Amino acid sequence: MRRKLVALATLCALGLALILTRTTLNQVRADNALNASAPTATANAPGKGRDRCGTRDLDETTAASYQNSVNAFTKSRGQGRGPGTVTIPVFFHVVNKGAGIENGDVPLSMLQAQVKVLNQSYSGATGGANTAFRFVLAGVDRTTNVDWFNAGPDTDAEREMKTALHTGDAKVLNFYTNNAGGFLLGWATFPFWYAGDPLMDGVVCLYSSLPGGNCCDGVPYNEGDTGTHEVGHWLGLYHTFQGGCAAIYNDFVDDTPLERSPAFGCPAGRDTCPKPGLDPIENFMDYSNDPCMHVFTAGQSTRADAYSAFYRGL
Ligand SMILES: [Ca+2]
Ligand SMILES: [Ca+2]
Ligand SMILES: [Ca+2]
Ligand SMILES: [Zn+2]
Repeated sequence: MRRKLVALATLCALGLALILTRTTLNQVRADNALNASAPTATANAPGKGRDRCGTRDLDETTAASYQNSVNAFTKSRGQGRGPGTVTIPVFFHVVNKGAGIENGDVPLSMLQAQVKVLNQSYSGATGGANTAFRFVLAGVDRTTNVDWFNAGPDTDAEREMKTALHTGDAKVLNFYTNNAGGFLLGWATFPFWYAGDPLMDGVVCLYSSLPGGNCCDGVPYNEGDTGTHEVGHWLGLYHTFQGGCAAIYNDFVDDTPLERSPAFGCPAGRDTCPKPGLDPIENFMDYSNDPCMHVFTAGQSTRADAYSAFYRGL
């Protein structure tokens, strides 16, 4: 069984690497390779060989065209929305391989704790911007299905799982918990993908990344910030290292300094791009560990507000 899982994870990884020429995953693996020679490699690398995020990357031209559309929308719209003015219903789909937390059947208390973490993160209670967004637990369903439990991004199993379980419209956050392909902490879909493939909309997080979970071999990815990070994508945010040190194409947010590659662990003082500003390692959209990441910036708050209003009608 274990060998089968490893083979499956390898196949998924290979498939992704072949399909995508400029993937986030490749950047992560490159960074891991660099870390491997550093003395702190074990402390900084994701636990159990997991990559933090499998959200599909997009090319420069496509990202720029979305940005142009949102810029036009923002111009005609005027002022963005104030703190706490948008409440998002969260519908959890707990996908497990059997009974008990060790099989992914996480208890309601962990789902409630995850919603609490989202509210703290998005309200600035952990130190960042007080965004427009608040979250409320709207429903939970539970499914036992080994294939869906192990589903990774862009797989047939993901499509089957989401087609069967997805609920609501573009304004409802479908939050799946499963084994995240066996090699990830999570992945998400962007707001601008909703219209073309509504049933695939939502975030998927490793069940043990929820607050109090037993993820990941002692590396602290179990404070619920995988959820915070993936919901950031769902609202329209890119990784802080998107585009590397490129001045034009990056995360399209002015107050997050450029960053060449993802940060792991909590490398204080890291500065990988020559432009002013230290790497935003404390940002929820980087890859640092959960205790390290604790802020969204005002620019990210504005961007998430605009993208979610334009593409989700939130
Ligand atoms: Ca930036
Ligand atoms: Ca810099
Ligand atoms: Ca944190
Ligand atoms: Zn991500």
